[in-house]
Amino acid sequence: MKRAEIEKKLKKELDKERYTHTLGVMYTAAALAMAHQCSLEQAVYAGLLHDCAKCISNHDKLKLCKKHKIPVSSSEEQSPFLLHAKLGAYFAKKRYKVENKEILHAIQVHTTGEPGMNTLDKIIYIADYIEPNRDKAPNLELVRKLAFEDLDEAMLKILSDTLHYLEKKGGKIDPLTLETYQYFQKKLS
Ligand code: DGI
Ligand code: FE
Ligand code: FE
Ligand code: FE
Repeated sequence: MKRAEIEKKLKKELDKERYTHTLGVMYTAAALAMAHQCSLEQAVYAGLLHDCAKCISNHDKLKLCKKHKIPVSSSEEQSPFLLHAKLGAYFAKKRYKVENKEILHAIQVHTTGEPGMNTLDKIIYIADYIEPNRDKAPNLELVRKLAFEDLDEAMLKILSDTLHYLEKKGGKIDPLTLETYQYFQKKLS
């Protein structure tokens, strides 16, 4: 599908705030792709579609995963909102006709990350966190600067702040989030 067509469809599928966030992630991912020699087109499509399954109830997320035979881990069963990443990759393929595997993978890992993430994966993960409409996370100024200097350092800071945030509010930590944090810790030590 053409970008304009995808935007039109997303505007219907998402609430207003989520759509604004989506455009913010798309443009931020585009800027990061320019700074880090990544495919601009892949960054734009992955940014645009990363949250395409966000505005679905947890009940329906679980139901849709079952229906489409998408594996649900015990952590995802406990925190079904995490499934918007996997389900988003599935919808990007089926409903938005994205065939590019790299784009689909970046959407799939945008919430927890994954050890060994590639440049596009990191760009989407980071753009999601720093896009201009975000204002609640700690250290945003620092992370925004790191994002244009060193993707791995930005990843480590975001993951560390996310783990602290989850510990504080008692959110269940997905094993992948912890493994990703440890991966970047080791990579940068
Ligand atoms: O969908 P968005 O809100 O744009 O962003 P996202 O898909 O990155 O989700 C962000 C939220 O996910 C944020 O509140 C932290 C939370 N999160 C990240 N890793 C984990 C997690 N929540 C739980 N319960 N477990 C995790 O491992
Ligand atoms: Fe998301
Ligand atoms: Fe994120
Ligand atoms: Fe997002």
